[in-house]
Amino acid sequence: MWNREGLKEFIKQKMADYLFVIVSNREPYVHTFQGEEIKCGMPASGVTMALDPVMQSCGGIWIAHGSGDADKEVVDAHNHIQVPPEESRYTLRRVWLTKEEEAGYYYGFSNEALWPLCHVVYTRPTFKSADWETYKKVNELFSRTVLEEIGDKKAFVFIQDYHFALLSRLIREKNPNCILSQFWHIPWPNPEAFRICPWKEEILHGLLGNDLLGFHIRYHCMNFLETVDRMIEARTDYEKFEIIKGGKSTRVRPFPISIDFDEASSRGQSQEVEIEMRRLRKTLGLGGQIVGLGVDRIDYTKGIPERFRAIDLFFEKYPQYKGKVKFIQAGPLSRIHIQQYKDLNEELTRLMVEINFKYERGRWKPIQFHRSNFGKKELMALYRLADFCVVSSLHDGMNLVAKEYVASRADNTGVLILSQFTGAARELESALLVNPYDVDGLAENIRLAIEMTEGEKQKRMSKMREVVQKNNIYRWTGKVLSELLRFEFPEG
Ligand code: GDG
Repeated sequence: MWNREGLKEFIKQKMADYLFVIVSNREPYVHTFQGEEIKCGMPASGVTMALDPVMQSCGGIWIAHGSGDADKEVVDAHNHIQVPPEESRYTLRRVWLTKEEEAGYYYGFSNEALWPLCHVVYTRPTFKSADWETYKKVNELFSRTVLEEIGDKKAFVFIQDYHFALLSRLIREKNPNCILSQFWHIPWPNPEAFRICPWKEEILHGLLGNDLLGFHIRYHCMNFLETVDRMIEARTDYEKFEIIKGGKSTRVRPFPISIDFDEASSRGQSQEVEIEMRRLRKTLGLGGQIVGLGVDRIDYTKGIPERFRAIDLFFEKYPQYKGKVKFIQAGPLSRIHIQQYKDLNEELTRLMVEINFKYERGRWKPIQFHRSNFGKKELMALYRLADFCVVSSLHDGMNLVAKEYVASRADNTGVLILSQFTGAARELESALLVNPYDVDGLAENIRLAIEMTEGEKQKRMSKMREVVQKNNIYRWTGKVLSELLRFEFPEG
């Protein structure tokens, strides 16, 4: 079984003389002012949640945008800080962006153009040439930072996500000896969807600067190969899942990302989480209730309105559950400067108020919506408290919440309702798989989850736990590195 120690050993044996560099937009640790005090927190982001344990085990440098208002206060003269704060296992290098850069590169091109372009959820992408120019400029800024950190060392640079489509090419031009790999954490759409992007050729050319390009599932790899095949001059090898352009090859492979299962599973059983559960049960008024849970960044891809409508329909069809079932939605706000996210927030408030008004009895309300960013301990306690968890994404590269919920259920209780449009649905076949566009079906699955026998729950949950325990984040990293350096993958 792959675990933290196994990965550490693997890296020591095979990559000892390489500097391990991760680049992402979001930083794994953010420093913010709370009054006069500086607090360090972890953002609600799938990418950083997945990769922080890997970096903690390998060591190295993580380069990311310094976004916290107290970030500058705590770095050294090289913009470095050792993290996690209590243990110093790796170096975080912060990159500073101006407000204009953040607006054009992050809110603009990354999240108003690429995010809706890659998720098939019928939200139209907005392409602005000024945003694209800023996106290019910020990719250049990050490439200079990477090159500065590497110097003349042998390095393996692992780039994360759609914020950096041009980065590998820019690094390679200046340092051809670097080993470069990129993981695209969101879906890659089919060529018909992608071809509307005015800068498609540059994006594809940029991504082919990598030695290895990873997606969560094979289907996204196929979409990428077909997109390249139709849109630029390159040789696409469908047998080897490889693209050759200008004599340089890029391998394209599926690597379904995961979590640190053992850590999550044992933390779920810890005493501090038990205490937190008692506290939450009291403060949230959950005593004697059947508890449903949703945990998502508030994003239009996550199908939260569909989930609320299904809850509405559930109580309409099964009024016997009024006063007995409570749904907790935990959802930190995300990308709030973008209009679609503001609209979504308003829609969710409106829906919640309407549904609660329709069914409330005395102090009981069907939906509780918490928009704050929960700490890891609280989040784990919520997973443990939930009799069922609903992941109803309209389209999602993987979805780690589904895997975290499974990891938290060491006693094999609980039911996962999972959208078939997530990458996770390919692995978690024992979940109740749903189509979130079918609100009736979703409501029916909420009833099924509530009425499922204990035996059936145990059977389904233990199967899912086996899958996530085996395909954990250390195995994922081991697979990426083995593929990249062409080692035979030790199954573990
Ligand atoms: C992208 C892809 C892919 C949520 N609320 C809080 C909180 N979270 C954490 C969860 C989870 C993470 O945020 C969300 O991860 P997801 O995978 O569900 O979603 P995205 O952020 O959209 O991630 C996705 C992922 O990248 C990895 O490749 O799975 O498909 O879209 O870990 O626990 N964390 C804290 N407080 C919260 O309130 N601390």
